Amino acid sequence: MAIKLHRCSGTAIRGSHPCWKVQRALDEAGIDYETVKHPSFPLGRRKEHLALTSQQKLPAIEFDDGHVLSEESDALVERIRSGRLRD
Ligand SMILES: N[C@@H](CCC(=O)N[C@@H](CS)C(=O)NCC(=O)O)C(=O)O
Repeated sequence: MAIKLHRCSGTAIRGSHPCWKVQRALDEAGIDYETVKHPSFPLGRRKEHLALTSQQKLPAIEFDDGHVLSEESDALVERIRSGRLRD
């Protein structure tokens, strides 16, 4: 399963940071992914992400068939941990 993690460029920020939480869950689950970083600020620079998901919030997960999950980060973490990422 080839996936892309769309996240903000604030990679040094961890803890409860939404993008970090999802990235850590993917790492812990041993899921391979490609990281696509989008500008943290200004949000107007997230044009590609806006075109993909119709929203500016990150993170999001894109599958190789073009399907995109752009749910709340806690919901994404739950999907990853319960093995329901593609459901
Ligand atoms: N409640 C959301 C918050 C997501 C969030 O704030 N993401 C940051 C990047 S880590 C962002 O896109 N901020 C820009 C904004 O709030 O519009 C979640 O947990 O997914």
